[in-house]
Amino acid sequence: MIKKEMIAMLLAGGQGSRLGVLTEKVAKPAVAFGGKYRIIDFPLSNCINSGIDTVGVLTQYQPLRLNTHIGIGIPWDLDRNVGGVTVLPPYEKNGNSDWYTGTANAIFQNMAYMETYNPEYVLILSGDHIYKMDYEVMLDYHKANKADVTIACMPVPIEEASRFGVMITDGAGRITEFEEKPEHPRSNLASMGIYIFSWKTLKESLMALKDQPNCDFGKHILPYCRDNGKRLFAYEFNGYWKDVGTLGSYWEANMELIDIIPEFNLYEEFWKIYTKGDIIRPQYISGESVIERSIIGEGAEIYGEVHNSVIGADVTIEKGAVVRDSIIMKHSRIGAGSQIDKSIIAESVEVGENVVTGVGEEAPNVLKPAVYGFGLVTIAENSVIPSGVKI
Ligand code: ADQ
Ligand code: ADP
Repeated sequence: MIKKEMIAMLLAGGQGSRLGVLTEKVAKPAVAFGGKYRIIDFPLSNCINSGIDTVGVLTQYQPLRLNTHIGIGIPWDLDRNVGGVTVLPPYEKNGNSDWYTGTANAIFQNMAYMETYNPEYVLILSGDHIYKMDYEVMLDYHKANKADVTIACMPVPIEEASRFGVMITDGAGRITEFEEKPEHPRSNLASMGIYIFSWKTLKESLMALKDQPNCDFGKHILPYCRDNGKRLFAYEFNGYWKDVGTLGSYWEANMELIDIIPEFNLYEEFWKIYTKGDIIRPQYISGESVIERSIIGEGAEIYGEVHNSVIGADVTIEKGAVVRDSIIMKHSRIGAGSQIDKSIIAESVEVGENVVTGVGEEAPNVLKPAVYGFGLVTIAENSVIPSGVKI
């Protein structure tokens, strides 16, 4: 098989339980985002934009929609004879049908896949982050430092640091300490869960810890590398990056797309985000509709009002309905006279007439935890909300 300098392994098997009803039937990386995309489009597009043409996607929990979406990788130009995208569920290996019990265990179980390409470097990615990153620049940094492991990182507010792996570095970027989700973090430099491993180091540490139950990168592999004198470096990223693992951060990241000057711009030409395109008709905006500061997907039909919202493809907003500060995913319908406020409505939901959801306050799109922590209404896909209901 052809040798590849760097291949990517994209972890897409987590349950995503913090996204509640949104991930009841869909893996988190397959959740819709930004009126057109699914979360996994971001790391996959980053791969191809960074010149990585071999990506293994490790799936496990509710993989159906993810599989359908990825297909053979055509939208990302990953339909290759050699390399390309390969979906790697746990049950496909001969005589071994173990579930992936942790992130590193999932990678360990796919040793044979990685061996095929005999890479110099392996890039480990999460399937639930919204960002644009040139992994090639990170690889240059890894090489320049003669590193064994490079961890992409970002400073975060110290009060949030305990949600992340955090690290302490010396003046030259070498990591001297790493702690996974410490209760009392001593640093605010957070791991983004994006790693470049020199293949030799990855193989050695996975083999050394192969009997570790629930083997995880943050909890086991990185501490092992640190304790065994490996060269761990922190690669500081200064672009936009968001872990959309909670309903609040998911809502917030969508709302940030419609800021006047978005910090995260989907409309840039030089770093395109690719997605599977369905052939659908154009959108229709009727004479009586009002639309303000919103993303409206293809094939949407708008007869009512839409303010500060992200509306997916093929959504219908009936006459007199008012949608504010909300995310409505594809194929849903909002009945006449309904008021939808600060809500996340998943795919193919039928909302009847004169339904009221959300806190009903006309708050602007301010990102206060106190508001989205309590005020978000989330409706699972395929739900039917009868007319007149208040949620
Ligand atoms: P977490 O965000 O808690 O921490 P984790 O639950 O380990 O991330 O999941 C990482 C990725 O792996 C996700 O995309 C998830 O879907 C996938 N995944 C989880 N379990 C899996 C399994 N058994 N099989 C296949 N895929 C699986 C990590 C790091 C922290 C870092 C944050 C940044 O551990 O150090 O700060 O990411 O978000
Ligand atoms: P969240 O933290 O929101 O639940 P993650 O994607 O981080 O979302 O995954 C949560 C945990 O679920 C991970 O620690 C992972 O090991 C575990 N997990 C992954 N796949 C499964 C599965 N098929 N069944 C149960 N738990 C799983």
